[in-house]
Amino acid sequence: MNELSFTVLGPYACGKTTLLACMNECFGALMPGNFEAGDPETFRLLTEAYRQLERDAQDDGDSLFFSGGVTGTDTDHHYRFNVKAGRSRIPLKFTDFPGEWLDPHDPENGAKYSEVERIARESSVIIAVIDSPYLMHHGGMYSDEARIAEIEHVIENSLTDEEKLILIVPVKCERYLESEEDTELLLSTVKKHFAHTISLTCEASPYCGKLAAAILPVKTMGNVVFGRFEKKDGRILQVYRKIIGRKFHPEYTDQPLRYALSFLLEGYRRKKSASLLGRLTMSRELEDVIDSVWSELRTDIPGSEIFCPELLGLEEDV
Ligand SMILES: Nc1nc2c(ncn2[C@@H]2O[C@H](COP(=O)(O)OP(=O)(O)OP(=O)(O)O)[C@@H](O)[C@H]2O)c(=O)[nH]1
Ligand SMILES: [Mg+2]
Repeated sequence: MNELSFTVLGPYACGKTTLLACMNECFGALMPGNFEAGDPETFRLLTEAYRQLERDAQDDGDSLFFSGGVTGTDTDHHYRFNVKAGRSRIPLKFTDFPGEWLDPHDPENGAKYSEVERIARESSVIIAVIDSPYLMHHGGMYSDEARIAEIEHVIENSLTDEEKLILIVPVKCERYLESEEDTELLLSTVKKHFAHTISLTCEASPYCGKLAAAILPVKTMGNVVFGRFEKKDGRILQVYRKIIGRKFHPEYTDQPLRYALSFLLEGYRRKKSASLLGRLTMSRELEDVIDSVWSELRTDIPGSEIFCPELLGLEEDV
């Protein structure tokens, strides 16, 4: 059978690789003994990215330029792994690519943009990574930098008859999760920008019942907050500062992975149970893996909201 796949989507330096690196750290805890890297060498890239993030967060300097952090991604990377359940191996794959490929107007990158569209179409879960500070400051003056129009365009073109989950993940948002008021502002701002995608999950949409979405903010560092913008060589840089006395403390980073895996494995289980042979060969172990991924899936993360929760097997009023 085909691999179950998911991809990240977002512009240059928005935090795609960082988010995948944080998610990669969670595999072991999520599925103890049931995770098997297809190619350990590729996963090494993510482990290194995570160590770099940790070092940045522990650095004694009091500010941090984004240009100095994790190295930008040079080409597309496909991370293959298996979920082991009894004697079966369920092949999964997630994809990372350079954010510069997301620009449909760049003639040099035309073929790359088509590749992004192709990857998005074949992925059952798309994780849109949102560079929150661009949306949250100066009345949204720099919001174009978050490339939401491009992300929404790719998402809409990727929709088919198959079920799909869109995870909208605001990152670099430690500052906005400090108070209830700012958390609400983050959520309403992200909802406003993604109004079109969200509307595609509603009853009037042709994708109703096939498309689910969730906004799930994560803290990838926990002790670093956005400070200010700075312009350099025509680029807008973000300057961050450490919170004195606070340690590196990622939070909620397992949640996008739990949502993605629950959705993919549930879909797999449903397809299998549609056939007699599938029902007979479906193992108790698969149910156990799904249960362990599902058990700590949270619907109460600050600044989160779920659209079309039934498709995720959740109650309608979450
Ligand atoms: N404070 C903070 N910094 C972050 C967060 N996410 C990413 N960063 C930083 O943002 C920078 C860019 O992150 P990457 O993960 O390389 O971004 P990318 O989207 O993979 O970039 P490309 O591969 O060039 O498309 C790095 O220096 C990270 O340390 C976050 O949630 N909080
Ligand atoms: Mg990258």
